[in-house]
Amino acid sequence: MRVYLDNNATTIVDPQVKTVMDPFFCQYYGNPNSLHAFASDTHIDLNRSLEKIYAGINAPKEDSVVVTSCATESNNWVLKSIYFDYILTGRKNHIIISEVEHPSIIATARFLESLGTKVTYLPINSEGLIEAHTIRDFITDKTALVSIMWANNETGAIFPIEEIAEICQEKGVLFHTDAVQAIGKVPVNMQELKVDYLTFSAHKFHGPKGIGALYMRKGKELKPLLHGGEHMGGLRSGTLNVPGIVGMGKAMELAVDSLMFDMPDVKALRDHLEDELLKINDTFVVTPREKRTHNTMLISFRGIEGEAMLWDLNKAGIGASTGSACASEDLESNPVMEAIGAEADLAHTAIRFSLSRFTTKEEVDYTIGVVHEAVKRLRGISSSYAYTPKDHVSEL
Ligand code: C6P
Repeated sequence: MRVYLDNNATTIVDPQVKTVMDPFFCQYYGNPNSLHAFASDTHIDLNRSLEKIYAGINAPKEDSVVVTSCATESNNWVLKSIYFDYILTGRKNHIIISEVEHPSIIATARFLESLGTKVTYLPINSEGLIEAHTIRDFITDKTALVSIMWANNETGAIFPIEEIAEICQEKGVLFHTDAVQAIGKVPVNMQELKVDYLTFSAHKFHGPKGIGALYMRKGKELKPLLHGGEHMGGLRSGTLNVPGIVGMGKAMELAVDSLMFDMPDVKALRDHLEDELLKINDTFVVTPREKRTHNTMLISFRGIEGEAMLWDLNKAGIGASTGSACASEDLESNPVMEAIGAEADLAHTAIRFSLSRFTTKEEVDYTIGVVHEAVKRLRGISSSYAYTPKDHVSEL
């Protein structure tokens, strides 16, 4: 059996998404900016797809949703543009991010730090959560931007974005949220939220890879990161990825429906998996369930290196991860586990299971069996963990 439980790294393209994209490879392949019918053939679908994207986040028409190549680009764009506009010009000198942002925010912030920007890395608490009020302590009159992710990719922890946005507005500071792990998991309503910039990426909600977007509130438009053409109103140059945009539009429409129709089932499967794995002794999950996205669990098995567990899972056909795919080859301990102050021997043991609306009960039951056997095997050969088979589970 092959089981995919790494949906926070990327998701399968929904077959309905693939179907609507297909004609735009070999039939309607014109460059939308050209001046002939091959170009105009794409216009109706492009416009409809953009409308679906606006509708999915309930963005007012006057705001901008600019298509990019991925969330990494959108995140880089926000931080670097703020640097050029506010920090390089000497108006401000400070940005605030959380210490558990995705590497596309953390590495960009470090780069800006090397250019003289002051960066505050907002801490998370022992449950892996951000307490909104702590932001107040760090905002100064020199703060240009606060950038806090909506949902953490490793734990699924949902951060209090509404509250943080209110605080930023009250203090007159721009606010960006990386909503990559939030689309299709929490309702996103840009008419109500006081967020200035919002990042998302289609491949995290059953759309294609290589296409994402940056939402910008009217009046808060950023200078382009990529220059060279008039695409997207001059805000983001480069020939439009027509199949990608059409795919992202359909994927967004399905993600919003899924929030209503699939979420309870996915949550029930995740909870079942979690309940059965937590029966194993010396096992811990970060962040309470009700404060997490419904599909995610970061679980530690004391005494078992995360990579060793992944090896056993992979051999049994199961794809999971030790955390963010962007940092999966460095064998470092999980950064969120470190940030919550987990003991050193636990920080190396975290495994992320992330489900989707395509995950089945059979797959979850199979995974439960494989993980139990893997724990017995790996603890049995561990030199640091005193293992007795009779102590494997607390209750079964
Ligand atoms: N996180 C993970 O395994 P791209 O691929 O550039 O569209 O998305 C980057 C990105 C940005 N923000 C968050 C919160 C993310 O989770 C990701 C991608 C994957 O967790 C791959 S590193």
